[in-house]
Amino acid sequence: MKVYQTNEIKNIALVGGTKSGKTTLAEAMLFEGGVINRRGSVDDKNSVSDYREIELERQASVFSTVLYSEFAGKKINIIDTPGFDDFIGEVIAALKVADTAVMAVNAQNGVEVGTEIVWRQVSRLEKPVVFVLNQLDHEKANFEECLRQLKTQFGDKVIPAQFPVNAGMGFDTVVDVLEMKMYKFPKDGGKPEITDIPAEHQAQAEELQNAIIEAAAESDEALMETFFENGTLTAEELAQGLGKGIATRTMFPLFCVSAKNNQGVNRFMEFAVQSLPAPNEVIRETSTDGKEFELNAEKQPVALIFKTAVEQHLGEISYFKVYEGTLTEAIDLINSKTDSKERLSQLFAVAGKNRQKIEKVMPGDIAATIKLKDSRTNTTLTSSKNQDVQVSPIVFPDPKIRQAVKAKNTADEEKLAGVLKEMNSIDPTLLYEHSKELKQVILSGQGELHLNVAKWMIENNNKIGIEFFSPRIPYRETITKSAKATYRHKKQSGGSGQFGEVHMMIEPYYEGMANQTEFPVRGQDVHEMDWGGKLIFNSCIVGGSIDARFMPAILKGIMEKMEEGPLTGSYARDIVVNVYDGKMHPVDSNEISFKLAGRNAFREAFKNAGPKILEPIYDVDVMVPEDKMGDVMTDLQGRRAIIMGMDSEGNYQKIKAKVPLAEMNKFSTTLSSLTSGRGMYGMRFAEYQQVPADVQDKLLKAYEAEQEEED
Ligand SMILES: Nc1nc2c(ncn2[C@@H]2O[C@H](COP(=O)(O)OP(=O)(O)O)[C@@H](O)[C@H]2O)c(=O)[nH]1
Ligand SMILES: [Mg+2]
Repeated sequence: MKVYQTNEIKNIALVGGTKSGKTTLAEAMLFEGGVINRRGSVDDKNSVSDYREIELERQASVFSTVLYSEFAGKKINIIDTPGFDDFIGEVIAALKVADTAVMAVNAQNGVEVGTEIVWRQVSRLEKPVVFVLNQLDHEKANFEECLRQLKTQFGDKVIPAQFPVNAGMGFDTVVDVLEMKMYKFPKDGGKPEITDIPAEHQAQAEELQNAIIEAAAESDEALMETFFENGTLTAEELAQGLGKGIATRTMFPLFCVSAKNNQGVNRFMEFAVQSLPAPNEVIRETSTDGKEFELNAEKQPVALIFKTAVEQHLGEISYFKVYEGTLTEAIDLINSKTDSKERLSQLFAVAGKNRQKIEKVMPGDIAATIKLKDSRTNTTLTSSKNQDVQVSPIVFPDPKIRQAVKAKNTADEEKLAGVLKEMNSIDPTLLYEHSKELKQVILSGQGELHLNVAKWMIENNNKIGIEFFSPRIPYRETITKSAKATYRHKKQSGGSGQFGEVHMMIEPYYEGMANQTEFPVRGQDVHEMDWGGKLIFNSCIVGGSIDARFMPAILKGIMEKMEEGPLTGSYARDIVVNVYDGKMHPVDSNEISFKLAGRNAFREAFKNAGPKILEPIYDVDVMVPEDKMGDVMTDLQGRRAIIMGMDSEGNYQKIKAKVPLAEMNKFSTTLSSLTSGRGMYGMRFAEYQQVPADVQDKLLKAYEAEQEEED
């Protein structure tokens, strides 16, 4: 393969709803570029892009696939992405390195949930957009309705570059208003017959041509002037304006195809290599310290790994985009996070399973390498240690659902931990944590499907049977008033005995509080608990009733109880302990005795101090289509949500609420069914709050029952 220079490269992400035909379109683009000599299909399970076992089983993309095509002396890097919201992480990573988002829209369905979901990411990342209206051969294909929906949803920047003459069954002809020609495609692809536009379509063609010329002119002041002077633009000026308009997001042109019949794909590629921005014609990527990368081939290499995958018979494969410098085969680089060396022994242009060795990768290009030691998704590879050139990282969304996970066979637990770690480094939206507090391994991700696919992979690829169950809730315990308790630990067994007596007063801690005045505080330890909140340990001992050397033992006893709270065994927080008196025995007092006395006195005092259970509250943002607002509000109220605000965003309402984590169970499934998949949400830990009395009662009873079971 020839070495493609920066201005000969187009990086596109194929995005859009599920089943809009992204994978089929990618297949046709590879075929048209001669990268494959036979078109496979998703239905026949032989497409280049959906080749992994899980995808063949589901007949849908789960991962993104990096592909390329060569066309008219240029290289088009194509990242085919999955359409489900659950795999949005893959879409976000693809958009990070793409210079244009090609949005596939199903001509029979118009704007779908997936279209809207992806649109949000595309807009957030300010990526140029081109629409491809696909499946025009479908009997229910409706160009006018789709265009209406696209304009309503995404604005008047959506501008047709083509319109179909005979959408529906038998579709084979479009009018192209950039060329002002009619294209009639053979039944199954191949060279189109290009003719003048027949009289009956001339008016519509002219109208659309004017619209696109005007839009192109608007991208540039000089062009605008030319346009006003001459009333039109030359082909050259139009091409220039289109390029600029797309790159600056002042227009989103629309193309018409049937990917399945390979009709219109070649013409779309012709347009793509001509008018889509090259990597150096869009907003520049920056380093973490805000410096723009120049895509300069002479500079020291900087490449971002945006995707890591494990391939059968090959092992790990790392996909990267070069932002600076030239990468050559066998180059030695450094992982900018760990400083460890990485040799890129081989460089590949990849098209799914097909790989072609290449010698050089220029700035702006996308390529792959294998067998890196410890560099995974979101790592920058660069050339020298002290270069401050980390590419600003891909920002993945927070997890939306969590499940506790356990190996069916306990002997597999350790292996499972290893597998989960590996999976996370490949898919940063799949998180796992061994929670000491909950005594569970918690797996979290973007949705039920996401976790189920993870389960499938663990069971099929790693041969570990696993089970999901409800995660425990990390409750906290605290007190609401002060209380005193005295505890004497005394034991006489044979020779030496144990004796320790502790008197303590405890009270709720809050920021900025003053010391109590009943017992003068003589010494103070402030402990920030690992799980949040504080323990203030005050010594108020007078006259040596307890030796100073026993105080650490008392504190230790209290800490033990803070770690396993008296109410439900959850962590306790925000308590002031004042030890104000006690007794010692000249022979029998020792550390153990005071630890036990301290622990038990604390437990007693805690029970009398208006103890309360606190629960984690999350900030939840829900996006709901306007007409489903009522249903979702009702559901939220059933989850003890407090509505903090509402905002409208297009046809959507954004609800901001505070919801207890304990009530978020299955919210993703419920929201999806209430809104036919259109609703979306995100959640983030906010604070701890007291649980209502009835909930506390339930939790206390549950804990008691659990304790009895264990006894
Ligand atoms: N009739 C028709 N079907 C299509 C076309 N493109 C894709 N399909 C079918 O739509 C389904 C989904 O296609 P796929 O490429 O997997 O969509 P993706 O989920 O967006 O990748 C498959 O059954 C395809 O054969 C098209 O242009 N016309
Ligand atoms: Mg697909």
